[in-house]
Order: sequence, then structure tokens, then C-alpha cells
Amino acid sequence: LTSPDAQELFRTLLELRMLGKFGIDEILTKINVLREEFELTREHSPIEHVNSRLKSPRSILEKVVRRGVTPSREDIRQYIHDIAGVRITCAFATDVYQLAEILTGQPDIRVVEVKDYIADPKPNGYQSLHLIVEVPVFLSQRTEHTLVEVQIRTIAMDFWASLEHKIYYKYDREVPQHLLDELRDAARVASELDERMARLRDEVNGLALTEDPRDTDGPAP
Ligand code: 0O2
Repeated sequence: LTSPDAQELFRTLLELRMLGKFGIDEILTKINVLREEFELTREHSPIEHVNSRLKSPRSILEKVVRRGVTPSREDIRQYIHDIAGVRITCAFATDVYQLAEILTGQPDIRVVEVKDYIADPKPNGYQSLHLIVEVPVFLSQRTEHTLVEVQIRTIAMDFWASLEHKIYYKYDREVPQHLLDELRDAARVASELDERMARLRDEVNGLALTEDPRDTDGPAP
């Protein structure tokens, strides 16, 4: 890139990251509103943890090069959808879908893409629900519709993904076969744990519906 091109690209990256940050802020506000509402009105909130991250200029450029995208503002906006990312961790897989439905049902959110790696896990075992959503960001002179990648998954899926991510980078993306096999098996165990916990929850909820705890106090005087 010539120097004016490099300066232009630098300005573009700064602007796109700024928009990404505002997009994250919009989504986090929505999540916080839902979280507080759930905590006030329901016994159980589907939201356990929330994290966000803004892709570094370096990783945006790496992705631009990897994808063969022209480093223009328009093309980066069109093809790189995860400059802004929000990750939500839920206790149960049913919570993941419930939350996704509530969020994507909001009138100012446009769903651009859904990747359901829970229904269809990646070959390495990765599970998560990915939503690419567009939110309006109101600037002083214009409104920018900004993309945010929202990843929603269970605690077990998140535990697996963060370890896998560390291993992947530790081995510089060339993970030995025996570790890949172990990881795939660990993903299966994580999935079984999710199912088992959901069965336990259903059993406890079923008990709560059929049994009145006051009955255990013995006959009324
Ligand atoms: P980081 O550090 O979290 O930002 P891509 O793989 O990005 O070229 P695409 O279609 O844009 O392709 O992405 P996809 O499949 O929706 O995944 C994007 C993000 O999901 C990744 O971002 C990870 O956060 C997460 N992800 C996807 N696959 C895996 C996986 O196999 N293991 C783990 N641990 N995370 C995964 P980044 O930018 O790669 O990473």
C-alpha cells in the first residue's frame, strides 16, 4: 500500500472499530435490560455471563488478507462481520435459543445471519449459536447500521471453546492429532453434561409443579 492508501486504511479501521464499539454498547444495554428484568420477574435468568470484544486492527487485517477482501471501507464492512463481538453464556441450551429469540425479536435488530453450531457442531466439536445482527447507531449527523456478532452458548460449551482456543493458538493452529481427538471427545462429554443438567432441571421443575413443599411438614394441626 502507498502511504496515502495506508493512511486511508488506518482511518477506516479506526472508524469501523469505533462503530463496532457503539454496536457492542447497544447490544450490552439490551442484554443488561433483559438480565435485570429476568432477575426481578423470574426465578431463573437465562443469562449467566456476558463478555464483549473488539477485533484488533491486526486481526481485522489478517482476516482481510485471509479472505482476499479488498481493504476498502465498503468491502471490509460487507465481508468482515465480527469486528464487534458479544458472547453470552447461559446455563442450558434451551436458554440459548430462548435468549436468541427474544433478542432477534426486537424491532430495531435485523438478523443478517444465523450459524447454529449447536444443532450442527463443527467437525472439531465446537458448539455455539452465532448471530450476526445489525443495530442502528445514532451519530450526530447520520445513523449507521452496525454489525455485531453475538455468540450464545452454554457454560459447558464455553469451557470447551476457551480451552480449545488456547490450545489452537499455543500450537500455532497445528494441533497434534491426539489432542484433536481428545478435544472432540471432550466436546461430546460437554454435550452429555448439558443434557444431563437439563434432565435434572426438568426433574426438579416437575417436582416443584407436582409437590407442595408445605405437604412435607406433616398433617396440619
Ligand atoms: P476470536 O479470537 O474469538 O475473535 P472465520 O473462522 O472467522 O474465518 P467466520 O465464518 O467469520 O470464519 O466465523 P465463525 O465460524 O462464525 O466463527 C467466528 C468466531 O467464532 C471465531 O472468531 C471464534 O470466536 C468462534 N469460533 C468459531 N469456530 C471456533 C472453534 O472451532 N473453536 C473456538 N474456540 N472458537 C471458534 P475468531 O476471530 O476466530 O476468534
